[in-house]
Amino acid sequence: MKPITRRKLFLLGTSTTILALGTHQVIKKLQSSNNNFSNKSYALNSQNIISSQNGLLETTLEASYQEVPLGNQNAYLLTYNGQVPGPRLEAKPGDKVRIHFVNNLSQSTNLHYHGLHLPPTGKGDNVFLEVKPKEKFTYEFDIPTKQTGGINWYHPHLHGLVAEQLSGGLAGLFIIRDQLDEIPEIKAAKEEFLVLQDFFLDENGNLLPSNQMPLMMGREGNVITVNGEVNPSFSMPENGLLRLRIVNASTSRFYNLSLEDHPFYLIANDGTTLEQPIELSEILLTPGERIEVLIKGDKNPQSYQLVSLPYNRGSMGMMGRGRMGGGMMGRGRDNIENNGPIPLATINYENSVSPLNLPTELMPISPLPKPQTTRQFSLNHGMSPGVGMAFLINGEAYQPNTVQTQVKLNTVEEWEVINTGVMDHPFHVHTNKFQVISRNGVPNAYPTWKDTILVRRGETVRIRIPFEDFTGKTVYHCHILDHEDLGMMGSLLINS
Ligand SMILES: [Cu+2]
Repeated sequence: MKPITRRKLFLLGTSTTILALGTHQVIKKLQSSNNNFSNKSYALNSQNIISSQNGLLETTLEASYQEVPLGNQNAYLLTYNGQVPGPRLEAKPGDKVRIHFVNNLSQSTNLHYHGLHLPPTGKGDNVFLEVKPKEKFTYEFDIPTKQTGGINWYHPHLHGLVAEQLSGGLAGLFIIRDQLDEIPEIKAAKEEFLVLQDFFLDENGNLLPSNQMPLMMGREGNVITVNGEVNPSFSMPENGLLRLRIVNASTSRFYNLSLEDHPFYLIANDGTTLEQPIELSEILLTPGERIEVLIKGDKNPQSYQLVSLPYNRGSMGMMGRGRMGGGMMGRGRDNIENNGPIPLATINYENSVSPLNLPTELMPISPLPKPQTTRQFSLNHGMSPGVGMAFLINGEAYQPNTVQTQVKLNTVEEWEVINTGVMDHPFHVHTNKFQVISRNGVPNAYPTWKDTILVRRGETVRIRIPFEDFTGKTVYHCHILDHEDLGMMGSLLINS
């Protein structure tokens, strides 16, 4: 990892200026379409956490359009309970969950519980549900006893509106606590959560409409926030350990994470713990993915910058630059330059503690048995009848009333996910996690469970997936959510 000078970072920090587009009519239109704007104020718990009590997590979650503080300005965003990110939910394996969801948006929406092993039907993790404006729906499910501790998150998942609603701010953490939190070194570490989001805003804090963005590439915002703040500070206990628990809740932006002068010790991937910590100088976190890292406070006690390093996720050539879907698109192009480090957060050394070592053993991972079936999923884009330019899996764009893949409960399958396109695609499967077997034929360096895996252009990734506990229709899709909305999703029917 190359050292990053403070001066360079400062310059980069000031280059993230907001493009003034002067498109008043478009903004007015957006405001009038969000006519449910409310000035309701919410009683904010200072820590913004809702935890289960006596085995029950019960809460109201209201989606609404609100004015909220965002970084150094106010912005008009889509919120859960008036907050961006939404409240952090916390439960334990075996807990009951009852979420009284209220839709006060001007569009239909719903909730997906990314990373939780839940029924994909009924009042569970049902992405086929539509909660219309002004309607309420009570989600009710049990966290399985086999759900392991880790970072999960909730966000809207109504096909066609996912990217728009997520990029408006709708996302929140759903943390499961268990034995992972009891490993002595991890228990002693200082815990911080980082929700990474980006927003495409005008100079007054209004969301810019999607017809200004290169949707084929996947929209990226001009304001990057961590927990709703721009470059917030976190304290690091000198000699101690800092446990950063990070989710990429952006619609399309990849974060190539690096901390000045410090390696990361990766302890968990998505919602699942690794067997041992793995030392890494950079970690690429694609949309939907989560990581947990430990950082050793063993350097000079000063401030260090957490940054996102440049990463090229491919391009659509001319198409990504505004030839598709309207001439305005090119003007709203990503104006956070991707050719240098982007500051995300500052880590400040603080009070010294007695020295803490890294844990050596975390959680065992049993390899899955040999698969009964092997399938291929090829990711690309192209023309689709009746849709136009679309993102495709095995040559097909998502169609709501057909089932693309059928599997049998209590079987294990191996899926070969092949990217034959020109852009990277993070592939996410709902309901059941998978183990990563190989990338381009090279076995994965360490055993790991995941629910979202990056398949770079030209790559083939093999994953092994057990279908357990729940039958019914669920989905798999690209987690660049504009690609998902533009067809890169398939439905998966799990039969008994
Ligand atoms: Cu994609």
